Amino acid sequence: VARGHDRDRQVKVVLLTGGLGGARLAPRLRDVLGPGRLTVIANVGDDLDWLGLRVCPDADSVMYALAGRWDEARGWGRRDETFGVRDALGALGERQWFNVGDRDLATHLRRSALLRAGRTLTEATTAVAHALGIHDVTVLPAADEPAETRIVTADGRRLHFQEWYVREGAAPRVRSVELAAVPAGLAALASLAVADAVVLGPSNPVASLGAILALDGIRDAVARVPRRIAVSPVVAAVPPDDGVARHHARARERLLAAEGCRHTPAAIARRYAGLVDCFLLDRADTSEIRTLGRDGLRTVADDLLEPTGLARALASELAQAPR
Ligand code: FO1
Repeated sequence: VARGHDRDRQVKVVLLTGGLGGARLAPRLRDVLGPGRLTVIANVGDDLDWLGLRVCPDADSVMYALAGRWDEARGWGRRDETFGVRDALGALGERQWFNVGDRDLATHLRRSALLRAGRTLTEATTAVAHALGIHDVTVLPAADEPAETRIVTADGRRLHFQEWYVREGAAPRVRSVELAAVPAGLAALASLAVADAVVLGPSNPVASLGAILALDGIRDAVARVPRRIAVSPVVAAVPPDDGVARHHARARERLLAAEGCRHTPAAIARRYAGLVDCFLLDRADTSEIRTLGRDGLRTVADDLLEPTGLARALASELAQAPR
């Protein structure tokens, strides 16, 4: 991607993302783009107060992955984790449904101390990223103010996103989703203002991307970026083969249904049509391309289940001039 004639200038790419999709894609995208080119804007709708500490699961997953410390098999938290504090709390009668590991706990203690000392969430996130050794990618929270997503279940309960997703396994049907509309973070908006391309990552279109796009100022900032690409979070032709993928797929299906949207790449592409100029979907789902073309959205098919290939496909799409 190049603005004007300055084709050799370092391109700047912003990735909007949730936890799992971002943790899988961000390190590979960094590798294909090169150092200093990628900014990740992480969803804050999943954030929560847990035992008095601020926990930011999506930013943390991305940072742990960029630092080579993410537990890929579990899909969250740190590798080589222990759960001694959780178990000791349980022995004291404080049984936890949200499992925070001992090393992960250190991140929440540090971030919470910085917030208590008056730092913004953006500043606290930068401090944690640098402490983890991440200097070649900028990781930003989508907002500095709390913007937690609430889920209203079909039986009328209003739950924090994590209560629905983790405590109840995303099992209850969803009546509606309440996304916060607080102002987007200033650093996040500034990164979009100078970006050559923005990627809407393969994350939940409601709870992750929807929550980011609901923040005041973000949608307009995305619309002004010269290249705008969305990646399908759904590979319809290949059923999820592990527990992590199934949990995410069930959450997506439930949340999309609450918004009257089908759980297919084409239905998700239509949600992003008008905002992005290109939709990347899996080769196995090419039967969807015909219907998408009718909506005037350029589509590209690649192997979305292999993150390195996905990062390369994105980089090659980003190398095309804005249209
Ligand atoms: N996900 C779970 O399914 N169970 C957990 O106990 C759990 C704990 C947890 C602790 C810290 C953290 O950063 C993430 C954690 N997650 C857990 C993942 C998280 O709830 C979701 O994966 C994301 O919010 C969805 O993007």
